[in-house]
Amino acid sequence: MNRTFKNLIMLVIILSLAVLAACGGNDKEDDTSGEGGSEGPVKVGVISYLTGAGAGYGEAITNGINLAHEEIEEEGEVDIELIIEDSAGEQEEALSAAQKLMNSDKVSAMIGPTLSTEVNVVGPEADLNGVPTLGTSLTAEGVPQIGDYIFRNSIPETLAIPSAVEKAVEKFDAKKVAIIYGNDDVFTQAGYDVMKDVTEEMGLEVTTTETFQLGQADYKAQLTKIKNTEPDLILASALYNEGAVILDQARKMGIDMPVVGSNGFNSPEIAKIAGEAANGLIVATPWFAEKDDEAVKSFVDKYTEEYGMGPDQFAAQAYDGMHMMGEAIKNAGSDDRDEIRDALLNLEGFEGILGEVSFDDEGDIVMDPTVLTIENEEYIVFE
Ligand code: 1QQ
Repeated sequence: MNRTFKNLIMLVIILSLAVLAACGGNDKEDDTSGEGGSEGPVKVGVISYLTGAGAGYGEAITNGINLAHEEIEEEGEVDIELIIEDSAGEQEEALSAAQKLMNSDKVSAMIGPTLSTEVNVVGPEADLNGVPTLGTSLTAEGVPQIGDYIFRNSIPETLAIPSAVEKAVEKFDAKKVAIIYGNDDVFTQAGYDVMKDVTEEMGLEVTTTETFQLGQADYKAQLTKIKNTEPDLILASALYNEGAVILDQARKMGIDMPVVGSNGFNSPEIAKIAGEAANGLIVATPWFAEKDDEAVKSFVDKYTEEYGMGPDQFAAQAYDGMHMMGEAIKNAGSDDRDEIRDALLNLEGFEGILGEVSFDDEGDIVMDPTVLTIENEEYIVFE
């Protein structure tokens, strides 16, 4: 063989190997991209607010997910591997967590993120990648509308806030309300929009509308204005960290009218931070622990035994959300992202601790919220 011919054969071998390697690469991708046919557990990514000012939300959510996951694995009908990422409540971190889960871990589906602010960046990306994503704590207007792959089992503020305001107005015969809300967060702004609409619909006079920012420490300027306008009720849209401080400072300033809060106030962190100042708060929720229901009782017992404290609404929604995901994966019978998405859509009638799941035309959960108040630093039904 002359040298040229030898070189030619070498070149053919190298090119053939390169082509084989490329095909092999594709096969690998097919096996792990949630496109079906892979061996082993179905990967589900979780994006949760686990560190930072609102970590109490993410802790409850992750506990709820882990508990449901243990039950799913015990039942043994599907095998799911959870990959949990911290978003620290930040848009950029939530997005990079989602990109890691979708592109490196090749998850078949995701649960989360915790905040509406985060889903505003994660949602469009997940939808674009065709990764079914289920939010369990998202309450701003328009979440399922982000795209066909975006779901939530949490009730929107458009459903929760009006029921709390109506009950409070009736009970206290309120005519004038003051509003305070965070204007740098998607959820707190969405809560404000609903509060404004409700006051218009109910013909309530708004004495003043005050704003604040995430992490603000001093609310005296806003609270002084509210105090001077003498409302019958205060409507507040905030996450717990700011919401609890507002309650504390208001009570210290002698502002004693009732406060109706948005979904951010549904955390025991409110009473932990504000103490007695949390008493009298009014808030609507899709779930509460004292519900007379066997499944709810069993969940509360198991959760308390496992984590040494009772579950809140966020834990309950996450627990149901994980079971919904498990059911969808079981029904899909595959790790295929599209098949899991279709199975999530077909979950109508699923019975969880939040009640029976049904969706409206927009993909939002339909359910009657319960209105709670805080008494002795504990949530009880508001009557
Ligand atoms: C949202 C919320 C928060 C209170 C979740 C923790 O409802 O961001 O939509």
